[in-house]
Amino acid sequence: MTDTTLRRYLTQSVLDPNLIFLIEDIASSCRVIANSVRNGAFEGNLGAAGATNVQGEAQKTLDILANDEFERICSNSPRLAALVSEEVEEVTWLKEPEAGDYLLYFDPLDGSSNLDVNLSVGSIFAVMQVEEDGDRNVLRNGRNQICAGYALYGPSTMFVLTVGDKVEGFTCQHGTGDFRLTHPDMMVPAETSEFAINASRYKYWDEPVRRYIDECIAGEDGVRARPFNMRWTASMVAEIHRILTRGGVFLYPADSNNRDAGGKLRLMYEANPMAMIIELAGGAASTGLTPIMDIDPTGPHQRVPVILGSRSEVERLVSYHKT
Ligand code: AHM
Ligand code: MG
Repeated sequence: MTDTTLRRYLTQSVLDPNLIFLIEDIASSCRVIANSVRNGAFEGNLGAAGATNVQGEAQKTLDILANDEFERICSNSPRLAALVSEEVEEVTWLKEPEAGDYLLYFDPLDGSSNLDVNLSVGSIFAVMQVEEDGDRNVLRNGRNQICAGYALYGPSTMFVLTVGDKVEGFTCQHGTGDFRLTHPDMMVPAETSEFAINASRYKYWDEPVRRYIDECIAGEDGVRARPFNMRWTASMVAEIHRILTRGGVFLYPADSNNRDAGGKLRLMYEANPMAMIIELAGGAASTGLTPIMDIDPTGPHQRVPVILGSRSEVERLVSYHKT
């Protein structure tokens, strides 16, 4: 454990003070959400949206509560112009956009099917900037992200952040609530023998993904030099955190039975932020055909196939998509 708190880390940086305010507000939102998740059973927040309590009042789910906390806390940031949330269909404009203002993209509570069974969930976020006064375009590709990160609500709460160089992991100290730098300069191990995919969807995958997974399962009996292990937590944040810690590859690929067949995960607030983190940590992120951050978005809630993690495995998958 080091003494570097998130606040000290940010104030020692050369970042714009308004971006520091925003990152601190995001971290505060995550602290509040961590408490709501932990106390969900006491506060009656584990139910599904649309349920009513015994007084006939509409119950809020943690998805909605988490979104409300992000909105409430981050709206204080003086240069935040707009919010793009998984939970809100339209873009929420907070002010008339001026050049240099910030745009916040977030999934307030990712993996929320895990809530009722008390497994890990998380929040994901990214920040971009307004280019010109009055410009309301929020659909920029992921190379425009200036900051990205996630909070993992697991056995401990972690806040993993990049402001465009290193990927730094902070752990929330129980008691003080401080985020402290415990995992500096996180890097994805280059080689791995672990993959993460929802294997029940095998029949809906494209041939290159089936081939890759078949080969992993065959291990040293096929073309791979070693046996492979599989994990699936149904929480992207937990999967990415595991990959940053001990390597691996995560796939939510193109899926012929999932909405527009583009996969399940959303580009702007799930795939792009994780792609930035994984690339800066030495890994790679692709749809199989295109680097995720090169995709020019068509809508705030667009879905894309996602393949990310250890570079050598992602490159192998990309090569299978070319044959
Ligand atoms: P959500 O944003 O509705 O929570 O969905 C995203 C989650 C990811 O965290 C996870 O990788 C995936 O959905 C799990 O999907 P599946 O239900 O197919 O296991
Ligand atoms: Mg999500």
